[in-house]
Amino acid sequence: MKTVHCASYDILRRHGLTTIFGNPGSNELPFLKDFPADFRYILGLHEGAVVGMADGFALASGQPAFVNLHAAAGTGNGMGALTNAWYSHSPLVISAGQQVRSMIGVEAMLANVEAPQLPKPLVKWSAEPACAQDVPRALSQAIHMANLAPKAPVYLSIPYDDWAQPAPAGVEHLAARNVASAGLPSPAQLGELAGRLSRARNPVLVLGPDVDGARANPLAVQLAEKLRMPAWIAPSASRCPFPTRHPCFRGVLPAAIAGISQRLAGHDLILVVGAPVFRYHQFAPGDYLPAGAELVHITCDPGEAARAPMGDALVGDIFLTLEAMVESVRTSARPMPEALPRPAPRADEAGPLHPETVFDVIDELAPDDAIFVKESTSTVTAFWQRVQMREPGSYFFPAAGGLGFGLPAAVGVQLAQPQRRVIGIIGDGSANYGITALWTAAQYRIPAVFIILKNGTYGALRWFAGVLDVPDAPGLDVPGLDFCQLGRGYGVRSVQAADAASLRAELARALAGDEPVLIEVPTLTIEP
Ligand code: TPP
Repeated sequence: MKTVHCASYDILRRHGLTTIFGNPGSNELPFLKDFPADFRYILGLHEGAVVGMADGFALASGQPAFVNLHAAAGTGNGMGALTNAWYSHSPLVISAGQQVRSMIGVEAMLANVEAPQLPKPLVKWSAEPACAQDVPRALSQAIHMANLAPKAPVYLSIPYDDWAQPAPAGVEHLAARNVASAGLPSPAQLGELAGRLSRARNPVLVLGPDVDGARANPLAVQLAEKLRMPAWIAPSASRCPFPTRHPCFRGVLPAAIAGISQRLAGHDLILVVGAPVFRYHQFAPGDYLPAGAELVHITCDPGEAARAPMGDALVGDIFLTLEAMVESVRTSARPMPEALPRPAPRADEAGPLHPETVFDVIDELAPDDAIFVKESTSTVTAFWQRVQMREPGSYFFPAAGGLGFGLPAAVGVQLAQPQRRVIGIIGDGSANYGITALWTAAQYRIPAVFIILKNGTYGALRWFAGVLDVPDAPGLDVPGLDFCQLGRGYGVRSVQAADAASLRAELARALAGDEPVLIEVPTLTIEP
């Protein structure tokens, strides 16, 4: 007779979840017993890095990723990273080992008391099966829940004495199931939307991360070209849904109510696709919409649709809806928008480099299909202006701003996309939250390139301190960090590049190789 252990591995295998990101403890060992040869275990040294790696893997592959954490302590360590996974619609199937069933009540060591409550509200579904025989079914439910629109993390706590129990009769049906969303709006809804777009005098497109998640970038390009629409990236961008040197590309909208209305002034129809309306950050009150503008929102997430403060929304499949729109609208007679001018190079003196220079060197050397994992908070605007991104899946940034994403996600993305090169661009503040991912990159020889921008400070917070009028805040500088020593300590080849020529040489050498490399670059602080 099959065990719960065997039936559960069958289900994971059937869904292609053969990579397990984890950090084990005693509660998890029975799950890892007789580890099947067709599975691989990717060990992270801290659960923040484990969840960050899995997040990168899920985002870059478009598939669920399986995580195994240690009880409550491991779950707690991973929760900062879960904030990003939640807001990026990342389908993480997170399992955590629980004490044996008879020892949970007495709160023996490693009992995860009220386990399903612990990761809320950062998971779509959370459970501990009521008996061992329900574990395979609950695992199947977890995988489908994570992968159905809107994709999201889920959590399953599993007592460790369950694995050796016999699986229930009929368990084989679970691995055979297909569960899919069918989310095309009705012909009437599509007709109305196409009519509004065709009637608009001066429409504008605002694109969010779920366009990239749906691999609908080429459809967004076709729609923008047909309607001669400028295309903005929705604020707090965590992915790149539109090629950044296309004539229609306009850049990333500011994350403020007033700033968005100013940038979109003059448009009569704002079509937002695959983003919340909107993901604001700094509080700058004002009109939600420019005068005379209507807003229409296409989203895969009912929560996003319902909580928006303005506009009409249509909840459906982003790829299919955009495809239908491209077919429905006629090519406009308006002139095509003009491409943005390329920013001029910065003149560098001796000493720390302008981040803009670093980005120009990256733009010069990165392969056309390079993937950038970005976590340097003060340099976002400069990066989008200077680094060309062409292909879907080219950019990942922490979707909730939860630092500790960059280094681990770069490792996970590189694992998911071995044929593309991943360049992590990480601030010297951010790097510390996920630094142990370097060890995983070294041990599994995952050839991501990590460029650490060392400006000695929390640059974005220095800017925010000005916005919030807190000129004297303590705790904003991070001097005395040597990332080359840290990198070597974790087993990664690490070099410093103190000027543009050595950065060019080191980046070229790293991209020509097949091992992880860390490049520390002393940089100046700029306004975000
Ligand atoms: N802790 C977490 C987990 N997430 C956060 N976003 C913060 C703290 C607050 N925070 C936002 S930006 C920032 C901090 C600490 C500074 C990041 O500094 P760095 O990576 O050096 O980038 P820079 O702003 O200098 O480009």
